Amino acid sequence: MKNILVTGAFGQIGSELVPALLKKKGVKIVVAHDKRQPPAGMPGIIELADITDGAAIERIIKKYKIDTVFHLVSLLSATGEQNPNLAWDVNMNGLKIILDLAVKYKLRVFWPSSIAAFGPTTPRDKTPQETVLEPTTMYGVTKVAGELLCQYYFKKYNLDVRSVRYPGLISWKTPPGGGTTDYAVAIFYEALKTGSYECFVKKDTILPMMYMDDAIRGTIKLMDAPASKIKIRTSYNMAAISFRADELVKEINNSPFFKGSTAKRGGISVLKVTYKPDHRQKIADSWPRSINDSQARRDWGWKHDFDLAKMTKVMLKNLQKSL
Ligand code: AKB
Repeated sequence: MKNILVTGAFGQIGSELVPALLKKKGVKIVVAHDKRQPPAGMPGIIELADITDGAAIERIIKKYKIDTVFHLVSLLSATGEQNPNLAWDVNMNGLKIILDLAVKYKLRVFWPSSIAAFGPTTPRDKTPQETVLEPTTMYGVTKVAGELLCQYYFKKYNLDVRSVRYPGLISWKTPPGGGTTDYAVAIFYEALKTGSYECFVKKDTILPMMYMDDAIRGTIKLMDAPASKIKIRTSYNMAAISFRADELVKEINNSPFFKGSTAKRGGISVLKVTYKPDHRQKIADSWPRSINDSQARRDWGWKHDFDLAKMTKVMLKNLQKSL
């Protein structure tokens, strides 16, 4: 893992994964993007490329002698429902292009799947690694198809492609965009900015979540693991915390990092949340409440570090500074 290509690098995961990868000795990163302006201070060599343009991606792979790809470009669940054709094109054709180039140039690949691969017929509590995969969103359909495609390329071409099913990711550096789990991030911004938030899922909604530092550490650990340890070539269940929406509100309100900074927010001392479920509730209801990730823990030593309290503290502390 020396010359790395990261697609979708300006997104929520990429903007934290790129600096983390650059801490590894001798690593050179090329970041591929289309029309978006890079965030201020984005490290790495920046190249212009549309992920559905195979020739442009191939030119970058050759130019920088890429050996590993973190293929992160994706439309998420809520945006995918607004434009299912685009979601299929970007998520599936983009992945197929990367996998074909990976075979041709003998690259290693990381590709993220998601809890969106599950659906209403999946057991919702402690969802097993191997289970029913009947998602109801186009995003979820592309995740299931993508998982099978990755496994196919591993079996047919011996391609070293690895994947995890991310839960909702919570971070403060770059906001997420277009996901169903985004309320668990937006609530922190609104707590600090206005002291009130209209939540688009019901208060008793429980979804699997993870603090971004855990997700980044886990992703790099998976890619660093010897190939002999990787037993799953579709995608590994990977879990950290599960909480109700109103439990998060309680945690924020009880946090000394929220209460202690009242003066800075013009006297706002309590976060008030109203619940107005919209179309995203149906998506949330089709996903698991908690995930059994024992196989990832056993095979390559996955372990989360952030619980609800620790994650809330770090989110409030850092957002306070950055806002
Ligand atoms: C979404 O909500 O669409 C994503 C995901 C769980 O993959 N955060």
